[in-house]
Amino acid sequence: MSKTIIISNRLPVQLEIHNNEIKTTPSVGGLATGMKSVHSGSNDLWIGWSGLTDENIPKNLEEKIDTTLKDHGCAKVKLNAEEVDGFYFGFSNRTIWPLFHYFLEYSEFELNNWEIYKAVNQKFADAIIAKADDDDIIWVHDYQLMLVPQMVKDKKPDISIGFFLHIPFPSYEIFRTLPWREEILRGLMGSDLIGFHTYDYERHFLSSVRRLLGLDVSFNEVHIENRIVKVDSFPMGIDYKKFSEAGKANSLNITENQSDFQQRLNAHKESTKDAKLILSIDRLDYTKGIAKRLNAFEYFLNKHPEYKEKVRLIILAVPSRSNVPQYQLLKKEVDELVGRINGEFSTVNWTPIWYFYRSMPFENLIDLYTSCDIAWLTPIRDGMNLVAKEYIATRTDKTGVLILSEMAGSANEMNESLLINPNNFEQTVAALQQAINMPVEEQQERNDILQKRLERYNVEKWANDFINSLKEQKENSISYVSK
Ligand code: ADQ
Repeated sequence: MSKTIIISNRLPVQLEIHNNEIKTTPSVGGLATGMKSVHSGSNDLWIGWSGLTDENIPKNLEEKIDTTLKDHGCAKVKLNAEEVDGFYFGFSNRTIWPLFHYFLEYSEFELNNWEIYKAVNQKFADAIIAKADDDDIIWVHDYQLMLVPQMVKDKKPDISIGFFLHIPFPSYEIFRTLPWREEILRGLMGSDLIGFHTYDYERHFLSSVRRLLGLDVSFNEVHIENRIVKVDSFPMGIDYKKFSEAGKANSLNITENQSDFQQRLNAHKESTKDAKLILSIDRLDYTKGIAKRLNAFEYFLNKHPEYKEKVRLIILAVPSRSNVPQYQLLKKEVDELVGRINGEFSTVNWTPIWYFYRSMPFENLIDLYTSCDIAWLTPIRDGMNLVAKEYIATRTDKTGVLILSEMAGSANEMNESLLINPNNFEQTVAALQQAINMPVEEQQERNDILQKRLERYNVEKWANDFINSLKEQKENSISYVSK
């Protein structure tokens, strides 16, 4: 029986070791949820790194870890600290991540990290090759594993391989600055289907393939040797039901059942009846535009002092990649900006910004989504941005205003939100005013359309569309070869 093998840098379960005991917790991210429908068969498999380096795995637990992972339908790729450093923190997050998000000046081109990236990609490919049969379906995820498709194709030419990129694919002018640009493209071209969040990323990729590899591109198909590689866009959705049900449960919650956090939020809303709560949630990443948002907020308060004590900005920044220097600098910048703005504008009754630098349990995330009148999500560049979709899904009474950056992939499907260019402070200020003063009926009209769309194109549909397209592509490719 054929099986589906999913490959991503991290597994859908997190491993922790305490006092020689293994603890697993399911990952809550969109990818893990979305794959549930794909990763459900008894012999389906998910291959990835466990999150623990070889140095952190006690020898006597090795076997037990493998059995634990097997029970979750997973198998691990072993990585040592040096590999994680060069492959993950190095090439993936200091070369590809900034470059693909148009932060060319942050991109480091280190030969040593590239060599480690290649070697680690080969480890992932070998793990697949060892477990895969020719009639299996392989689905490779994201920018950490772009060489894997061709590495697998070399050894298993008949196997079906799909690749999905979760971040933007940059324009040719940016991509061509990468010293290893042809190798990356050739790695990806080992796939039968390559998926992106948006049509623009797809177009940028095809342009690079044509100009750098000189391959024949017709519409969204690339002809390579005796194969056709299909390139298409699949905008990723969310687990709509989970978020809308959580939103519903939250709004029905009687006071005794509410978390401390929710009670504080409610108390705040009670005491400041006509004040608006504005929410900003992201990983603390320079691509998310948090510092720019803070500067824009300061600009807004200076330009419109009448909103003092009438708005509060809640910033939730989730710690991320904190051993990469750019992220440490950003943390310092955000800390300083929050301190400066609060110092400048606070009154005895009012602090303009509440700042949380931590990850939050799912319940508190929902508390924030349901309590805040406005979500202000304005990345400088973002592959998709699922937070925008989650916010809308939890708004059971259809109130709430989303201010979203045009630079987020999700903007393509969320035209009913207030779309802005985060570099344009005048436009940002106007959007804040519009959001604060938007009549409830208008909020509900906009959100009704958004919710229906998000419910239809949920994450399960995204995963199924991709797998079905991959199967179809394989069949077309076979008939093309036999012609
Ligand atoms: P991310 O850059 O991580 O993902 P995003 O799409 O917004 O960005 O997803 C973040 C996820 O983390 C959301 O599901 C959210 O619920 C969760 N989260 C946020 N804050 C949290 C907190 N404080 N505590 C716990 N969980 C929190 C990358 C790309 C995106 C793309 C996704 C999926 O950068 O552009 O949308 O992959 O393809």
